[in-house]
Amino acid sequence: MLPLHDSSHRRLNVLTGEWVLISPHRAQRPWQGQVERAQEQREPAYDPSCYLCPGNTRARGERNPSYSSTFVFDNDYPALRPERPEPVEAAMAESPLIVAQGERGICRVGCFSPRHNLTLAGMELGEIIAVIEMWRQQFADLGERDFINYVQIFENRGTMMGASNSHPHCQLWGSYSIPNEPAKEQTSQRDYMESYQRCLLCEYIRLERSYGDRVIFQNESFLVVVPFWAVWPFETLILPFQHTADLSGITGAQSDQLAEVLQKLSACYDRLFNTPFPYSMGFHQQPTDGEAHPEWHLHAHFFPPLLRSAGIRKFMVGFELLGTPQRDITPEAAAERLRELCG
Ligand code: H2U
Ligand code: ZN
Repeated sequence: MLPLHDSSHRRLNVLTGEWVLISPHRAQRPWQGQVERAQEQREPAYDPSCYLCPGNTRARGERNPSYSSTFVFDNDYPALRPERPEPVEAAMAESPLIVAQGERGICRVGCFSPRHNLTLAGMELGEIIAVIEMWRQQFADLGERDFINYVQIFENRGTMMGASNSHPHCQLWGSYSIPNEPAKEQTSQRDYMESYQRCLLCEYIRLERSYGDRVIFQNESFLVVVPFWAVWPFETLILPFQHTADLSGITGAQSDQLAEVLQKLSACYDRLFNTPFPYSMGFHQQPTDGEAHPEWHLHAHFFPPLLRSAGIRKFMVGFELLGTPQRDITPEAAAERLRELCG
C-alpha cells in the first residue's frame, strides 16, 4: 500500500492523462450548502403518462409497441442526425482560431424493461442479460455504418444526473467523430502499448488485484474497483479480465457474469445512503472506424455524484472547473465503504 492517505497529493489518471487533487482532511469540513430533496416516491409498474412505457404515445406522437423485454427507438429529439452535414469548414477559412466541423450520427433510446419502476438493482439476472444483448446488438448495428466511427452507450439515472424519465433506459449515440473522453483513453492506451508492448488496463487489473485496497468485488470474469485516480466520491470502474476491445468479444458466460456485477454494484450503491443512487454510467469500447485496435480494453465507468448522504452531493465547480478536479475522501476509503456494503 502506498503512503497516500493523510496529506494532499495529486494522482494521475493514466487513462485520460489528467490529474486529480486529493485532500483527505477536507472531508471533515462543515456543510451549510445545498441539500437535495429526498428522491422520488415509489413509482408504479406502469405509468400512463410515461413516454417510455409499453403502449404509450411518445412526445412526438409515435406509439410504443406493447414490448415485453427491451425496446429500442430512434430518439425523437436527436443530438445527431444521419444525413450528411452542411459543410461548415469553408465559413471559417478566415482564421485558424475559429474551428468547427460538421458532425453526423444516430441517437437512440433503449428501454431496459417494460416495467416503469425497475432498476438494474431490482431486475432479474435474465432481464439484465437481455439488456446486455441489446447493447451488443446496438453496438454492432450502429458501428457497422460507414459514417459511425464510435458508439457511446450510457445511462443517466436519477433527476440529479439529468435523467428526464425514471423508466429504466439508456441512450445509444453513434457518431462520426470519437468523443473527447474515449479519444483521450485511446491515446493513452496506444502510447502505453507502444512503450511497453502490453495492454494498459490488463496491467492495471493485475496491479489492483495485488494491492486489493481499491477492489470492491470480483467474479470469474470481472473486477470492480474504485480507480486510483477516481474523481467522483464513489466512482467505480468495471473491468473484464479477458482482453477484449468491445462487448462483441464477451462470451455468453461472461455476459452472465457482467449481469451479476451490474446488479450487485447498483444494489450496493442503493444501500450506501439508503436511496436510489443517482449516477451516469457507460461503456468505453473500441472505435468502429474499421481500424485494428489491439490497445483497447473494454470497460464501464460509473460516475455517481453523491458525497456524504442522499442529500449532499459533490459539486464540480470552482477549483474543479477552473483548475483540477479535487476529492475529499480517498479512493481507498470509498472502496472500503463500498466493499463493506457489497458483502
Ligand atoms: P435521459 O436518458 O437523459 O433521461 O434522456 C432520455 C431521452 O429520451 C432524451 O434524449 C428522449 C429524449 O430526447 N425522448 C424521446 O426520444 N421521446 C420521448 O417521447 C421522450 C424522451
Ligand atoms: Zn414508464
